[in-house]
Amino acid sequence: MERTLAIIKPDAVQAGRAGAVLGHLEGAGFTTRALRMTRLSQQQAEAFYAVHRERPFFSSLVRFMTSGPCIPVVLEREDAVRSLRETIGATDPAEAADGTVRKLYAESKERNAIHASDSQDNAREEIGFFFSRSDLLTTAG
Ligand code: FUP
Repeated sequence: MERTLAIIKPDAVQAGRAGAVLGHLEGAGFTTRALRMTRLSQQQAEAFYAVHRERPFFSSLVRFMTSGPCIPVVLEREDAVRSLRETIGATDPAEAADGTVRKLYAESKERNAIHASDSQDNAREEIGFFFSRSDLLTTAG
């Protein structure tokens, strides 16, 4: 079974929607394999989004991602990476399809409620960024 990483972002946590977002994901057929709440340091946020370092929105994105706690979650499902991208919708909620997490819960293109890995390679790397091997030894489900 394939795994991917979601992060319920600080806007959704702050708004008290973390449970609703996770419920939406479980309703879409994902199984929660690991989960924690953490507040990213500036160094961690810069490292996580290093691919965007040269983009004009980078410093604002880092400020937002460090503004409060977020909830990284390892999710499992068949075709998990592609399915989660579909379930969360387009980066900008104004462009996200009806019924997607971002359409339902995101405030803006930057404060967009949730992150999802965009490839299987990135999923492996991003899961490793937040979780150790022993965190993933669950047998539930
Ligand atoms: P996504 O894969 O949908 O999360 O989007 P990207 O990887 O393109 O962007 C990563 C994050 O950068 C987004 F979730 C929000 C932020 N971003 C902006 O704030 N402004 C932009 O114009 C593009 C992305």
